[in-house]
Amino acid sequence: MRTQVGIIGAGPAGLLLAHLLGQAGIDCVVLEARDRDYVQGRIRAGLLEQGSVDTLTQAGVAGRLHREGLAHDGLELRFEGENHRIDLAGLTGKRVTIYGQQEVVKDLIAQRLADGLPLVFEAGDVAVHDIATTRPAITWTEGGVGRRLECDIIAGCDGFHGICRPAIPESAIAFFDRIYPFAWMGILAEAPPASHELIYARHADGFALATMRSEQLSRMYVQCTPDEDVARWSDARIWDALHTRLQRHGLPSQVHEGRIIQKGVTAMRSFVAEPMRFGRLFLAGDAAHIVPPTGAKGMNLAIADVRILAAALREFFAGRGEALMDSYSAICLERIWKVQRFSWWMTQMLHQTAQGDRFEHKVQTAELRYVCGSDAAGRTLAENYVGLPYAV
Ligand code: FAS
Ligand code: PHB
Repeated sequence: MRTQVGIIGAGPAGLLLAHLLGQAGIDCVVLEARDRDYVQGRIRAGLLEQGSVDTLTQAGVAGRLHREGLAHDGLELRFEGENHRIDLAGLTGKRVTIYGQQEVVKDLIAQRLADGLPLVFEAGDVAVHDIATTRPAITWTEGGVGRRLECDIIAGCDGFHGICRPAIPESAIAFFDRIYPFAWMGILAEAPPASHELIYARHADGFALATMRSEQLSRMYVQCTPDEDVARWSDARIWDALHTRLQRHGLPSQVHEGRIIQKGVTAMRSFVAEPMRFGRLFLAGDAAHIVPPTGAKGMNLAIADVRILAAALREFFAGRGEALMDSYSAICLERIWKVQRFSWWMTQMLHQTAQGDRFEHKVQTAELRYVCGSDAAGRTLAENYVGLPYAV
């Protein structure tokens, strides 16, 4: 088979790229290793920057997002039993929207199938070939039958554990990473959210985050150890930790308990691969970078990457040259490192890194007091949180 762009991975990056290219009349094929139910059922990110909502709206795939998404004009920082609101809309004129990543994925898959465009699920043994030439190819097995797709371009949107980044010769790529000495124990519970806005809490027992997926579905996270055993966290233990870490002086707990329908540990790491291109292979999303979820940037960075990649490929296939393709990696990395800094900063300000480190505790509290007491510092957090401007 032959196409213009072979896309590996049907996550937010791969599916949105395919949609944007389809709108420009560029042929592409999406290959996904897992089945549709698995891809649509994966609980991951849940917060969209203003720019991500605008991008999905301009692409015509935000109907349900606007009907069911929860728009937020602020967030709450909680520490020492105090609560401080950061007025995102007041400080930046922008807002964020709660809409589950799996809902974004469902909408993009439904649109692609409605458009009758190629999306292969359960593609086995996916491999890329000749990526340093102008005629790269992808091979895979489908129901045990070998397939080969000739392309002009391959987009590696296959996440952190995919095959595309490792296909780049070690001599041609550099890695930058930070592994954090903690993780998140996350739950999805059939309970009303603790508040109508997100609550980020720094507590002596560790970090906690109260977020949601709807007015009936709460998403909650507590800091735990990286090798935490989920079985050691009973529902009662999780609710206790949430009540404790989200408490406010002299006020009753806002945490509503309910049936926990999903429980899991999310590792915390910062990772960047440079450059994000080798020959005719372009990396986008988690295939090229990982951020700790404290800044809610994972899915938003994937969307930011494919905005630029789609623009570069539109130029290329319209015969307007390779300039934007050649600067794709540099343009993306400029913004990625700023987002990495913000995610690292939020993480180190809100998590306990060393048990009983009193100096760290005092410095973190002072930093939170500064952020909550200074317009300038509050605006810095807000403008990063709602999303930094796009270069393209
Ligand atoms: P994805 O990983 O979403 O998609 C890659 C796709 O490629 C997958 O469907 C995979 O099955 C497929 N694939 C992999 N190897 C393949 C192969 N060899 N052949 C074909 N297909 C292949 N971010 C937040 O902001 N907040 C959160 O709370 C949050 N929680 C997270 C929890 C978890 C457990 C994880 C892993 C990530 C979380 N993230 C969170 C980050 C997340 O949102 C990612 O940034 C986002 O999924 C990135 O999207 P993609 O780059 O499209 O990668
Ligand atoms: C989520 O809703 O899952 C979420 C929100 C904000 C974060 C991380 C996760 O910082």
